[in-house]
Amino acid sequence: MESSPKILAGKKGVVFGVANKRSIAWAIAQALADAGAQLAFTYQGERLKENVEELTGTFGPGTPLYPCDVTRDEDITRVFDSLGKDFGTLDIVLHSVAFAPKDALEGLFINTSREAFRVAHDVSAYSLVALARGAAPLMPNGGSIIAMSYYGAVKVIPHYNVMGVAKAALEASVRYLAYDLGPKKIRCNAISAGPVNTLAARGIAGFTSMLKYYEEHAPLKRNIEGRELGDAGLFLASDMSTATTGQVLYVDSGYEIMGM
Ligand code: 0WE
Repeated sequence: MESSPKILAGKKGVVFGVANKRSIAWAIAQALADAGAQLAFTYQGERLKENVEELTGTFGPGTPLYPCDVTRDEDITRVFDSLGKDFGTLDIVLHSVAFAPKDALEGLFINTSREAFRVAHDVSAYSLVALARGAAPLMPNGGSIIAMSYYGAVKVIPHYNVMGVAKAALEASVRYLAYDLGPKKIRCNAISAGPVNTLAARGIAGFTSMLKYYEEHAPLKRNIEGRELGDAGLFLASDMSTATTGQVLYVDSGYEIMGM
């Protein structure tokens, strides 16, 4: 039996934001790799190096892995220089990076410090702009840039606080990047995921009751699976979505459509 070529065969991508096997970045990376994409990865800090090395090693010993703190311009420059040498060109960038100081995700938004506001926006929103600028010269054939968002960008989710404001900036950045990069056939979209139990969600007060709330109130009456984020990533990364840019695609069991 002849098998049809895989949907991402010949495409090359880089994934920012794998911390461990529960990371959304890892779920999407697996879907992209299964579809035939050749992937490179970055990790944030020595603390995560071994863990990420072990995961990416499953794609073969030749899988590029670079350190990258997205708040450092020189790190980002070095990553795309390395990608130019290792891959030549690039088709896909996955941005799955966010951070706000823990105390800013507790209590009231009104108490957000200037520094927590700055850090949240630097790590979670500005970094997408910096990555897009680094990636574009490596995308002469066009490409797909994908960011991860959350409904707290649009409506108030208690305690999401400054992350909601940063995700609003991220979603607006997706639109402005889509406009700037459109003439180069580079698309930029976001996936707005329902809550997922990752390292980033661990320790967030009330997270378990949040999962339960989705089960009770979302149209599909359940939470989402990593595989479903992978499939949405696959759509946005592939030539299935060549007329879609600047969008936020909800993968949230339908929660976003509800008024009550
Ligand atoms: O975007 C997120 C979480 C991102 C995140 C998580 C942490 C935890 C550890 C950013 N910064 C930090 N800083 C830390 O120190 N989500 C969509 C998951 C999330 O986080 C929430 C949520 C949901 C959902 C926080 C409060 C309320 C709901």
